[in-house]
Amino acid sequence: MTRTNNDYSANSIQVLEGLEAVRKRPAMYIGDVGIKGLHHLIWEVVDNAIDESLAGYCTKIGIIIHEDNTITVWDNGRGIPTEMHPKEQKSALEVVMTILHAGGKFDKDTYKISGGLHGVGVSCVNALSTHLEVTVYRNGKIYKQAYAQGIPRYPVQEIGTTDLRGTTVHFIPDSSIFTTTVYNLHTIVNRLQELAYLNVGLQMQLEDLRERDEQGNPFSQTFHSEGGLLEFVAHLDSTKVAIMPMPILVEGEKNNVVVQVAMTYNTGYSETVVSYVNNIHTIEGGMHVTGFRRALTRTLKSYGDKSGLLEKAKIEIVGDDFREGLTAVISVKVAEPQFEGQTKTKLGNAEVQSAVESCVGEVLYYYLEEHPKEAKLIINKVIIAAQARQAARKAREMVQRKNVLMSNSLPGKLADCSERDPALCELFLVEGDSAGGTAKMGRNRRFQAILPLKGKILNVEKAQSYKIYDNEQVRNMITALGISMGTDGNEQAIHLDKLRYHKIVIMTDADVDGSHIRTLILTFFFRYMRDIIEKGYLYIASPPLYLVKRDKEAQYCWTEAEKEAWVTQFSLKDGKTDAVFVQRYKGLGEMNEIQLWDTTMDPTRRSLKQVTIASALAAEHLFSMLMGDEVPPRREFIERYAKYAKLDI
Ligand code: 0RA
Repeated sequence: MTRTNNDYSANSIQVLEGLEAVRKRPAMYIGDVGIKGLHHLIWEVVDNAIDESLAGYCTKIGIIIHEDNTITVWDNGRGIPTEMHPKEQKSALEVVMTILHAGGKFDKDTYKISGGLHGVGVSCVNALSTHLEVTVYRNGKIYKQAYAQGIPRYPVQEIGTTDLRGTTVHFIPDSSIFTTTVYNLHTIVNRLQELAYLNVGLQMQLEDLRERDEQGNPFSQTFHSEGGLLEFVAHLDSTKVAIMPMPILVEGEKNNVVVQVAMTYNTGYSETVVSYVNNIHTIEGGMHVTGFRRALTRTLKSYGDKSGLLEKAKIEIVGDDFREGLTAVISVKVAEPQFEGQTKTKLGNAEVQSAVESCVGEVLYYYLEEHPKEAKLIINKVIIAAQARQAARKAREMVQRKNVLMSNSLPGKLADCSERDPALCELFLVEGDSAGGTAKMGRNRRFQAILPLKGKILNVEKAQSYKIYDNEQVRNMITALGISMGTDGNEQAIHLDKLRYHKIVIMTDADVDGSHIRTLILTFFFRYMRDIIEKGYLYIASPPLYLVKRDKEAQYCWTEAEKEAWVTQFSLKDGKTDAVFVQRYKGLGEMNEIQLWDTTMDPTRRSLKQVTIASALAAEHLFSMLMGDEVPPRREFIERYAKYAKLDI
């Protein structure tokens, strides 16, 4: 390699400035420096490997979570180019790994996933790792380079020959940047499952060396789908009863937009529409979802009218009625996606709406013509939805009238706070009267309100929407929150302008029943009050799992590891042999009001988990699996995860 010292230092300064910018403002590049940003490091590398697979060069991707929470991502793509980069005068590998946005500049024409939401290139992963090592298998040779905080420790080295092709990246996330460096297995499993459905044929393998079964074998799972979106929809509906034998598949391309949709109807009452743009989950929807809905409404309505099926029902149909029991996955590939909205996960490109609308409309039209039996089942379902909506309106009006009659209609069980500014108020939804009592005594009554929830909350999975108002626990929650639900034509709409608390905290026992009740409440919010989750108002309290005591010293612990560490520390102390006591908290009821305040309610010391749409979606899926009518998926789930014990939803 020939280059002058001047060139080299000018170059290095540039590189250092780039990496420094990433380290100074990491959130600008990877979204945040919490658990999400930490996982983003993995997805950044994986996205690059998926681009290789989209370009037709990669069939396998592997992820290893090591015992120390460092990560290896490998693939059998072309390998990052190692040739001399003409402009930068060094190995292209070093350029890709150290210069922002350099990764994409090599072949502009192919369509890329990694240019997406935060598509910033592997150089960001490098900048945010204390240590990173990349190995490239290419042109029969093996090349290697290592970095510290993005800075090369030596020039690219040729270290041997090989028949293989591909790239392996091992990195150690920088704990001075990230607030946590512990990876969550379930987050990674869920995303890989999703990526498998979205990228037909691609094989992915995950190993978690931190999780081992009794034989000492690490957790290992492969992800691979030949059915793609059809399988995805079947998976989403695995806990439901389908009303048609096969989902409908739409595949097309229009205005340079690749459109893929799979949809089906089940006998349930809720709507599940999951949408993606360039493999990114668009939580807030956008133009592709609008286009899909318009096509659905327009095509079904026109078929219903033409066939005379709707006329017979003598009932007014609205858009929502076409979506009860609907499950759909929408995946589009767009060259230059515009992301909008609070979380930048709402697609803004107007041309995508008409592309999806016309592709879906056309396929659905022919499907209905060719499958009169299924068509009739769908239209009947729509009619039933419309009838239920009318019944719901009557039921709701009755509840609201009742509330007005009860004048100052806050529920009797609510211990309200004195503060009136919702932004400062917290509502704790507490499992059981006894824990509710403790919480009432322990709280700060100025800004913390307590609502005890008793017994089984309505099983919202099996209930039609109007029936939820019959349930006392649900009514208590709605009135305590101060919200009203439903307007003509849109049962799901809720009005948050009168919401009385901007922090709503679910506080349940750390046992199976507690997590069951938490799943129920989460599902309820997800189905009926999604806006509250989207605004970031819903939280989960985390009471400690253990109290470790020795003599007069005591320490609350939230994890197994923390407990072990304190037991060791206490028993080693000043050679004395006082016994160390470990108390396992099974329920909130085992703490007194002072302990509950100290560990779980005091804003300066507690740790609340904010509920995100993604976590609520996972909860709702888990919920319908555990509670729904279909038994096999539940058994499979329990058998699969029982040996890995904890289920942190
Ligand atoms: C730049 C250009 C090419 C591929 C890649 C980067 C690449 C990056 C990563 C990251 C992980 N695995 C990867 N595999 C490839 C194009 C390759 C070429 O033109 O030969």
